[in-house]
Amino acid sequence: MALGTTLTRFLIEEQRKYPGASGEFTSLLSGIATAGKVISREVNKAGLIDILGYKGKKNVHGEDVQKLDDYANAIFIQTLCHIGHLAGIASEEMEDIYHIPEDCPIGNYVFLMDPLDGSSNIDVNISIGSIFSIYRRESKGKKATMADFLQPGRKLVAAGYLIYGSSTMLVYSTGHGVHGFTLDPSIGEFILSHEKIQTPKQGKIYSINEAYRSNWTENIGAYVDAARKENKTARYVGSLVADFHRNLLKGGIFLYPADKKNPDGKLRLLYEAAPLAFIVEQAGGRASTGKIPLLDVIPEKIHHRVPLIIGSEEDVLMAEKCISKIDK
Ligand code: AHM
Ligand code: MG
Repeated sequence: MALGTTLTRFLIEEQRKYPGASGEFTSLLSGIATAGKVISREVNKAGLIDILGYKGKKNVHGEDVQKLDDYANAIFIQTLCHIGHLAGIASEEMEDIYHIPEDCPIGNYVFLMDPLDGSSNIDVNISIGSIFSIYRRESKGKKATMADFLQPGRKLVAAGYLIYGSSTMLVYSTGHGVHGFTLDPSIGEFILSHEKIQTPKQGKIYSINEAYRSNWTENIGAYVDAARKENKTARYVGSLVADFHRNLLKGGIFLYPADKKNPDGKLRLLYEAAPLAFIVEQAGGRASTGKIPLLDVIPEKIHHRVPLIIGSEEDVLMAEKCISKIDK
């Protein structure tokens, strides 16, 4: 692809490769990119919190100001629901499904998101992100149904994330490889910077919150000990998008397992684990619950939690082997 390819040009050229493509993804992804730029701008101002007033407090004008994660949620909804390709939205920030208002056209897809993942890191200038995914809806009526959302990751048609770090990036896949774009703030455009990302088959990094060791089951401890014996190095930001993105590019494994305190793990299947599992598989990596492939888990409810082991293929295979040997 030509040097300096913008996201818009890339999307148009991808669309041309698939005759019969309706252009729906092109407009959805353009909308996601626009929402990402707005959120990125607000995240960059987070250091001014005490001056401008954020976090549900009043601003200098005495007006109520939204928390940044509620703000990100609202921006995605506002940007995407008018496009006409969605029948509903589910979000980590919303208890229930959001139905597209009646004055907007209804489409064939449902959109799921964690609008601001790792938001506890905002105040300390650490990378955070937005995670999104898209399923084709199964129902035919005017409104999306719960069944449209409760689909296994295997049925995803697109997924991706935005990372608000030292640069803002958009990384996505529609099932034809994984592509990364970096925001050039001087022109306000995402520029293709990482075409056809392939994650290394094996990495040096393992990422897990080791403070929870006393809660782990024996098998997780056994894996981490084995990883340390292989001279792997520990890296844990505590912001999933940041940990995942680093490991995707450098190679490595991220684990947020079930433990004695959280028997279902912490991370959400539909908003966090399945979209990243889709991306990692497209990049040649692997994702698992420790027992079954992550993409095969059937969600029971929209806020379903799941243990997550994700990253370089060899590393995840080794973790699965340790877990199946001593399954407690
Ligand atoms: P959140 O959705 O409330 O932001 O929680 C998800 C975050 C992930 O970004 C991160 O991987 C994980 O929680 C860190 O959890 P812990 O602090 O328990 O290690
Ligand atoms: Mg989250």
